[in-house]
This record gives sequence, C-alpha cells and structure tokens, in this order.
Amino acid sequence: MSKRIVTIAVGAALAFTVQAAQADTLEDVKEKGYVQCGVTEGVPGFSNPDENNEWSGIEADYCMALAAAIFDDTSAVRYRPLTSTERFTALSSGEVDVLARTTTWTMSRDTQLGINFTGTYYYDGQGFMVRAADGITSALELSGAAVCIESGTTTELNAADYFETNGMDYNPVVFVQQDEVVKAYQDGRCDVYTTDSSAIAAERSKFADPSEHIILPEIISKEPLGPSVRQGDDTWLNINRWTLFAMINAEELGVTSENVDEMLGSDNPSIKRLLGVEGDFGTPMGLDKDWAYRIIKAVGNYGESYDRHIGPDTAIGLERGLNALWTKGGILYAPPIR
Ligand SMILES: N[C@@H](CCC(=O)N[C@@H](CS)C(=O)NCC(=O)O)C(=O)O
Repeated sequence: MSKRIVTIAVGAALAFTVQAAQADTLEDVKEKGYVQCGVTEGVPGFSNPDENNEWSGIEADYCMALAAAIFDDTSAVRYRPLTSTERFTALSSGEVDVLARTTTWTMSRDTQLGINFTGTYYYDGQGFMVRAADGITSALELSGAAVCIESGTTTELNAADYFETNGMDYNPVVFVQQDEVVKAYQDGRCDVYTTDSSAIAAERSKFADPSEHIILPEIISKEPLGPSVRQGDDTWLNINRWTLFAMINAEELGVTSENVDEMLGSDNPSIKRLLGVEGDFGTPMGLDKDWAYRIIKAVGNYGESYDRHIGPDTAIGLERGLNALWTKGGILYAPPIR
C-alpha cells in the first residue's frame, strides 16, 4: 500500500471514530421532550422570570425558538438559571443543552472550554453607571473609584485593562451573584457599577428612581453576546446557528409572526425556502421542513423579539444601533438559506 493510501485509510478511520463519538444532543433533547436552556438568574429583557416563573426576554425567546423548531411547542423548554461563574461547567457537563446567558463570545472561551459559539444575538459593549449626584461625566474621572463587578466575567478583565491602560487605580469589589453586585452599588459600597451596557440599562430600569443614576458615555469593550453549545456535535451546532439566522433572515425578508401564513403564498424564492414551501432545509438538520415557519409563527422574527423585550418602547429602551440589520445601518447579517 502506498504511503498516500495508508494516510487516507487512517484518516477515514479517524473520521469514522470521530463521527461515532459525536454526541447527539438533538436525539437526547427529543427523548427527554424539552430543551434545557442555561439562562441568567434574571436580567430583564434578556432572560428573566416573573412571579409565576414564566421566563421572558430575547434569550428566553431564543430557547423557545429552538423548542418551536424541534417540537412545534414553545413550552418545551426548561430554564436553568446560572451565575457567570458556573455557566461554562454547566454546559460542558451536560447539565444544559445550550447557554443563552448574556455570554460574550471570546477566543479563549471558544477554543479552550470545549464549547462553540453559534452566532451573536446582541452586539454589546461594557459601560459604567454612577450616581448622578457624584457629578462624574466621564469614565476617565474614575481614578481611585470602588467598582462593583460580577466575578467570572469579561467585565472583570476589561475593567482591569481599562484602568491600567489609562493609568488609573481602582478598587474592584467583586461578587459571584448579580443581585449582590447591584445591591452593593445601591448600598453605596461602590461608586461605580460596570457590566455590559445593555445589562446596566436593564438593571437601572428596576431602580426606584432611574434618573438618580447616569450611564457614562464610554464603551470600553466588544461584547458579542450569543448562544454556545458543547463541541463535538455539529448537528446541534447547526440547529442553534440556523435558528438565530432564520429569525434574522425573516426580519430582512419582512416575514413576521403576523403575516407568516400569508407569506406561505409569496413568490419570493428566499421566502419560499425560509418557510419550507420550496426545498427542504430542515431534514438535513434532523428537523421538519417547516422548522423556520414554526419559529416565526410562535416567536416572531429577530426584530419582533427585540422590540418586545429590549427595544425603545420597553423599560430597557435600547435603540437598535449595531443590532440593526445590515440593510438598515447595523451589522446584523445572516447567511442566506439556499
Ligand atoms: N457578557 C459578559 C458578562 C456576563 C454577565 O454575567 N453579566 C451579568 C451582568 S448583567 C449577568 O448577566 N448577570 C446575571 C446573573 O448573574 O444571573 C460575560 O460573558 O462575561
């Protein structure tokens, strides 16, 4: 046997072994009858439980979209609240099937923790909140400040970089749980609360008088927030990736939860493929042909989810900004379904 043929044979055997060793999360999910979604302990607009333990937010919507694609039933989700510190272990140990938990896609997380990020559902950046009465107008005036931070986050690392780069001292006051962080800031144990700016807006919306707190203009980092799954299961990765892409493509094509039935009759080939009227893009992922129709019908497109939970008309009040579609001045861009 030539060296080349031997190499090919070994390669094929290896490929087979890898294939055989692949986890089948979709099968597991179907067997147990629900998607186990790792979420926050409560960030309004992202993933947040109400008094009846009904979860809502763009991350909860994402979990429901997966359940709609797989089961045609948005209630087939179990939410598992996780702190920042425990989230990655919960994913890699199999305690959850997917993390949709205000988690920033970074290189070390993507390449060293045995997980894969599947996309970005919110382009965020780290900001600072201070008490209006303190008269601070820029983060560059924060030298010597006590800064409240959640542990196990990019927040911690970015703050260290920012203060060092700008030659400023600071006193990090670090907690494992978000409510402790916010309470410490409210109790005056810190001068500053820092985290993803969307979460600052979410937290501030819960304060008795939000106008007593201001968000400083500096955004000190890139925080692309997205879902992540365990490595070694490409089918599950594809389902997660294309669930988000289907919601973004639906917005771009003008398909909404309201008009999706009417859109089944559309002549637009992109809409026909999205809705499974032409071609079958579901079966190759282990889903039904109408997987995306189900998502849009039950949860809506990306813009609907955004507007419902974090948009300008909500208490969180976030403009689309970077998270607008690429056709509308933002950077939200999903590959085509074809
Ligand atoms: N995006 C950053 C920060 C994530 C993070 O944990 N943010 C806090 C601030 S809002 C949070 O979501 N806390 C919710 C919780 O602990 O349940 C990261 O991935 O490290």
